[in-house]
Amino acid sequence: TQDEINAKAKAAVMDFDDELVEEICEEAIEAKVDMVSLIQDGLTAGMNEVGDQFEQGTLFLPHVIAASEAMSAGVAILTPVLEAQGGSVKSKGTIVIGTIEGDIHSIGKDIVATMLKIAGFKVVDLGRDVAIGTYVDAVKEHKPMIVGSSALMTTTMILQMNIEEQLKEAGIRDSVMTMVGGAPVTQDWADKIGSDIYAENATDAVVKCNASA
Ligand code: HCB
Repeated sequence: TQDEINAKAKAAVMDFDDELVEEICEEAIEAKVDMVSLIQDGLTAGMNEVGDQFEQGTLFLPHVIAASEAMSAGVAILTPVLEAQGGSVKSKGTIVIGTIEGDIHSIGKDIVATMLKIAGFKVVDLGRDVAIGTYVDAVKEHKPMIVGSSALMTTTMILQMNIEEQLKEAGIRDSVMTMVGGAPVTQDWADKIGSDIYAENATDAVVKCNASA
């Protein structure tokens, strides 16, 4: 069942077992379980648990790296299948997304980008460690409906404010909606810096981007 597969995936990420994660994801595809739930309630739950233990000092950075590799191995198997399921819906508009300057955390941003693609948006993924000016240039070039940034650290989250400021300085703030996300980011933070959308996770991002489309 879904719960069993999710639990196995969570445990395999916590065991840093790439091969087992891959096997479980293959099995999940065969069993036709919900892959979004597998990503969020299985793989991500395992990743978060490892993150918590890292914070408590019971696990170390190499463990976090190993867990993130295991998680990415699973996401790599699920992504093409998910994208194929998305089918040929008419594009709802363009969304530019990237992980902010100074921040190399990409797993969550990648999941959000994939889910938005599946939901029918054209996604321009700027990658990670994206300079603020690059977001602004991408808004000029692609004229997206939404520009989203991901920040996983309290130190880089601050820079989401600079996106707001530089879009204003370029005179294009009103031409686009901004979206912010990442573990330390909250609705309060979005309100404080004047960002239009806060998304807690990939599902929330899809719901809120759909509502704005
Ligand atoms: Co990293 N790291 N890390 N890390 N890391 C965090 C983020 C800490 C919170 C861990 C801790 O100390 N408790 C911490 C940040 C502390 C702070 O706030 N200041 C931290 C640190 C300190 C660091 C380094 C500095 C460690 C070091 O070198 N000493 C270093 C960063 C270097 C740098 O960026 N310049 C570092 C490195 C790493 C890796 C490379 C080992 C690895 C990243 C691998 C990769 O991404 N390719 C990593 C990881 C995996 C984590 C944790 C454990 C998990 C992050 C993750 O992938 N979660 C994280 C602990 C945590 O977050 N609790 C830890 C799973 C994904 C699916 O969740 O929240 O990223 P998500 O994304 C969600 C959600 O937020 C939302 O949707 C996603 C999907 O549902 N969302 C958006 C995300 N972005 C969005 C954008 C939108 O527009 C909308 C929604």
